[in-house]
Amino acid sequence: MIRSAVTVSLVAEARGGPFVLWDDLPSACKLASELGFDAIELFAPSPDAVKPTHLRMLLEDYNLKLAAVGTGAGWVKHKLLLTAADSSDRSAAFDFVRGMIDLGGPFGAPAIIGSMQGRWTEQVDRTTTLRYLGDALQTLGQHAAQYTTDAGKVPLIYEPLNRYETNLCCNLAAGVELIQSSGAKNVKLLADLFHLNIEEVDIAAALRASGDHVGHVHFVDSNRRAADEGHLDYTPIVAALREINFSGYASAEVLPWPDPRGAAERAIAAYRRWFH
Ligand code: LER
Ligand code: MN
Repeated sequence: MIRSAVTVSLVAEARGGPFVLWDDLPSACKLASELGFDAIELFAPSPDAVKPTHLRMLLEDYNLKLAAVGTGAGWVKHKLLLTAADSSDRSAAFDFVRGMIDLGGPFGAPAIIGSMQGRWTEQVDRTTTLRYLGDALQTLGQHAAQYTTDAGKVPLIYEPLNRYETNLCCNLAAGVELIQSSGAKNVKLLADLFHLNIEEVDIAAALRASGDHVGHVHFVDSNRRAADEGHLDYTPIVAALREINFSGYASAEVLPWPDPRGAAERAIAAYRRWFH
């Protein structure tokens, strides 16, 4: 079964980004629950910014699950990259992601590596940067494996990003290649339909080719609004997700357009149209 989630950001530096609900975790949980989402996807400023007991209480009170935790604050707030030139900077980035894995793990929620992957530069070439990233996926995927749910080990999620955000892996095939060549275990891919709409020749074909590697979906349209507010055709995309037996979250990582509540309402309506 494909479940619904909505993004909640507590990261001031991410303002303007594609997150639906902002700043106030209790109000966000209340609205997510009222609208009928299964889960929230949480973007926290740091691993210790959210008290696990408080989070557990909110999730229980509002009958929600934690779909995933984003690590984007590691870059936007703390300027940490898993592929930094300096080894002590890379270890600080590892520690940050480890902390996020430890925040989400007890809730069965994977951590997502997106912008913390960085990019190759004149200072660190492509091969070296990809090796750093592959090593990070291997080490952190193993760290995540200590957490389990009925469905098995909680994976680490790696997100290929479009060319304006990284020059490492910009499509699903490149993500699969990185996982396979690095030997990383317990790492799944995030298919963010906004990034894929820029980079893939055929999104549905890319999903089918990636099969089991796909572990999470950012359910979003071409303009980063809620699904059906842009020009993506979801018929082949949803058919491909069903064909590969995708059973994770379709998580609305979308701009708060026309406003947070309006975006959340549009996102859950689109989820019901496409996945029920
Ligand atoms: C994070 O999930 C993402 O998609 C990045 O584009 C954040 O800017
Ligand atoms: Mn995304």
